[in-house]
Amino acid sequence: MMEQTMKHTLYQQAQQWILEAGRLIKEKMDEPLEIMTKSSPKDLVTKMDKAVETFFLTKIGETYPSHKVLGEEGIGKAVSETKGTVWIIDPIDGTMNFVHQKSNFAISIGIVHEGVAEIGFVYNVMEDTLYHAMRNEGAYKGKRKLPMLPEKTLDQSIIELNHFWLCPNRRVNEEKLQQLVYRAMGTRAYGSAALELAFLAEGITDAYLTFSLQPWDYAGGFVILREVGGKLTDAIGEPVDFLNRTTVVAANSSIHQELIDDYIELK
Ligand code: 2AM
Ligand code: CA
Repeated sequence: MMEQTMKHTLYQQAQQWILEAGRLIKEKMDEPLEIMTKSSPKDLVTKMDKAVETFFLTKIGETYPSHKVLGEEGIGKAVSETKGTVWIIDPIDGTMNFVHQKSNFAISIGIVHEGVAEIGFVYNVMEDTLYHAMRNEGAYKGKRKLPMLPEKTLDQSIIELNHFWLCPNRRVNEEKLQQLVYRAMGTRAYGSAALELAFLAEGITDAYLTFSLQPWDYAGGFVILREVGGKLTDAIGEPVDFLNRTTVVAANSSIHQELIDDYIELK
């Protein structure tokens, strides 16, 4: 377990850096973007993603040389285990939104210590809204403490989905997901996993399903969601490991198991 004073110091420090990184992004927002693609033509990265990741790597390296950094752009050293303290960082989550909308993207940071997710941040840069949490100390949106999530049924739920469930190679039973879409009160797709998890923690949505996420997409949101009683597992209900790509079912606890049992079938 992380020592209390250390945890609070890290929290303050990370908060300061995340706001600074947000200012950096806003300042350079209107400069021409160099857009490149990664795993597919739809998987974008810009020099801003890289610059923000480098910003955190430099700050963390100077201040906490023993800490490890697992970042989306893979600029730092490879991380293969969650021993010690690991910062899991997505410099810009929702890169497509960043490029095409200049809004609806976030900086996400999760800090894992000896395998336990202790600290989480999701910063909605353009809205200037910071979601943040420490384990066992509650979750906040800015200065406002977020209440525990209320009981919900599926019929009353707004479900966040992304397009990855349409990929045939994921071997997801799409008919069942279709049934879920009809059953739910509504669906949404915001295009930033970190923001989707923050909205879920805020209680303005009730579940988020996706069949391909990386640790940096969910680590920050995981801590925030857990503090309001929400649950995030993989698609068969097993814990996520903060190291590997995974399916994700994040939800209000009252519907989490039902989603897995009745609507998610991996073939
Ligand atoms: P990114 O914007 O940092 O790439 C899109 O619905 C969400 O899924 C975003 O948070 C996006 O993160 C994430 N994502 C995960 N894997 C992805 C992939 N292969 N291509 C695009 N987005 C991906
Ligand atoms: Ca991401």
